[in-house]
Amino acid sequence: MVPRGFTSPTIDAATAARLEDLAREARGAVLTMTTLAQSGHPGGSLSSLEIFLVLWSFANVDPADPWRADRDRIVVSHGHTSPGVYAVLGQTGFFPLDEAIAHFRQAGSPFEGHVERSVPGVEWGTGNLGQGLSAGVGFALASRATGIGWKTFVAMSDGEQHKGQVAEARRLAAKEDLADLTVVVDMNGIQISGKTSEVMPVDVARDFAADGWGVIEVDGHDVVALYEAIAQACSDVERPVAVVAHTVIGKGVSFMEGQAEYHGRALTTEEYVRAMQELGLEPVVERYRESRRVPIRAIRERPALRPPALVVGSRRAWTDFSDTDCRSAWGAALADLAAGDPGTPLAVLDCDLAASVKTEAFARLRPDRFVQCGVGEHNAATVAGALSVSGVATFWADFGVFGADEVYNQQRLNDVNGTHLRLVLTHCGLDVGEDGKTHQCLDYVGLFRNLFGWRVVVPADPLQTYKAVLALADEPGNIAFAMGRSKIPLLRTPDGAPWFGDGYEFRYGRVDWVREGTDGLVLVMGTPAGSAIEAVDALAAESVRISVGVVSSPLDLPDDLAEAIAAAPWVLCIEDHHWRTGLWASVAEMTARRALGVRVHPHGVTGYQGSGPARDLYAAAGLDAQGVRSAIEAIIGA
Ligand SMILES: Cc1ncc(C[n+]2csc(CCOP(=O)(O)OP(=O)(O)O)c2C)c(N)n1
Repeated sequence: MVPRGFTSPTIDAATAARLEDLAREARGAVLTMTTLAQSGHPGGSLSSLEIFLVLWSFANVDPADPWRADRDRIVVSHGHTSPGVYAVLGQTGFFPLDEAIAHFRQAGSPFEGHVERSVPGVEWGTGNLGQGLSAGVGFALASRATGIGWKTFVAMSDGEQHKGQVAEARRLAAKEDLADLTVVVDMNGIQISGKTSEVMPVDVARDFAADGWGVIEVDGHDVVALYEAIAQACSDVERPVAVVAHTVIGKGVSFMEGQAEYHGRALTTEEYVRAMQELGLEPVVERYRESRRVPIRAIRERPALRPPALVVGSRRAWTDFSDTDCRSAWGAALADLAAGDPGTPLAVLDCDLAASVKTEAFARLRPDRFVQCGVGEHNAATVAGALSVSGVATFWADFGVFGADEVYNQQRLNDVNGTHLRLVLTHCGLDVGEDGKTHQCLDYVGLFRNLFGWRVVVPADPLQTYKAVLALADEPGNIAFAMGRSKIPLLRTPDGAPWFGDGYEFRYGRVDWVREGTDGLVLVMGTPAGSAIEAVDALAAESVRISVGVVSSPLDLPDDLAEAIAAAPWVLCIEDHHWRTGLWASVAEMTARRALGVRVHPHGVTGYQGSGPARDLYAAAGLDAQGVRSAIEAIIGA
């Protein structure tokens, strides 16, 4: 009996023979499910089979308790090899294999075309190639941050080694000395368009070695050699190790071996029967056709895991925020969270912008929890996502263009994977100032509007920023805080008191009615709130009384806003954001869906601007008080 955990250096002959039998049967399961579904990726599934079998047979995982907190994390980065993953997970007892075979790629089934976290045993939904190693790095960092000390294994393909994110992840793993991380690369030499060496030559072993990894080359179909290589990798306490496993695509079926055609094509029934004969297995696809018509039996559901609770140290007074910028307020909130509870598993990621995005104070307080990812945002986004589903309160701060625009698909996959990330986007909008067009993140609300789970918070001044970050620090789900760069004054009541001062508590989804009037309704998001209030106060002095609602949660508008819109003669939306995809879009949607019958005027950014002080860019875009006043006057015909 070989114990789990790769503690034994090798496996005995009987164990090897059992694995070889299982591999042969798993090959049959792969072919049956793909032939039944008439889709899927049999070729790579067959080349990766021994890798999957060895990992799930000997890693410290428990099929009877798939989500045990101290389990080893196994990530399959080439998610299209799901038939191979399901075959092995079924064989090793994570769920009934028959269910996976019968309901592979069927609507309503968890056994999707690419692996998803809803399947017991799957740690990370993949299929967008090149992201799995980053997830593995996140899990390995989480193992350290939580102090639990599990091992992390990442199975990858050779085709995805082209991807730049893989290099980013390799380097971070080496820099962080993630010795508990082991990669196994399925080097079958084939991908969709043919030979990997011709599609895009990559020297995989050399690349890992060059970045400081240990490298072991092995025959990826020899279960004993594979086991020994992985055990050797696990015993290396100095550095992460990549096992480069040489394999054959389509392994085990003569006419599939080495053929790119079977990367993503299911066998015909005639081919299937031939293949099963070669494997010495009975063709059973007809039997499963019946089972496919019967509804799938429920499989166990992954229990929800909340992010850890955070405790705030002492809270600052509002006066601390009267002459600062929102990003400094976010940095203050983070430092207060860090000071509050030194024992909480926490991670703060940075991509070489700590001074600008105000995570420096945290880095000084908790250097052990500060992860410097360098200019590697794609990797950082996925690392942060994986950390956040592993019991670690995870924050990533970056400029808006890098934390949102640059990594949109990584954030989409974080959404798919149900992560709990706090993303802090600074330098958003024209308020980025002198950096110019390339740095103007004008679409953050629009981007996250497309993702089903993300929430966006756009605070209107530093005090609200501080309170919003503290209020939402340990909420489940993904939340992006978007803010500008400049110092901005606190919003004030007509009497001059700070609007978000003592007694104010941030609540997601609430609109702050900072001015009341019946002649019109101005809704404003973020930095231009001060301009809107100044313009409306000036008009009030001329007896034009306009309401101002400060909207900090543009993707979730409250019911009382609909009432205010319905009662208003007109609505004007002010935002330092692409005019079409931010606040105006949300308000227009609410107005249309509820048939509120009011004209909603946009007043946002209509094109990229040049470089210059933010106040000049605001003036040019009509986002200063004069510009807001002109927009109101254009509506009321003054
Ligand atoms: C980021 C990304 N680009 C493109 C694809 C489409 N695609 C799916 S598989 C594949 C190549 C597969 O090569 P490899 O991963 O080595 O798979 P194998 O043929 O060995 O199964 C591509 C380009 C993808 N899934 N993700």
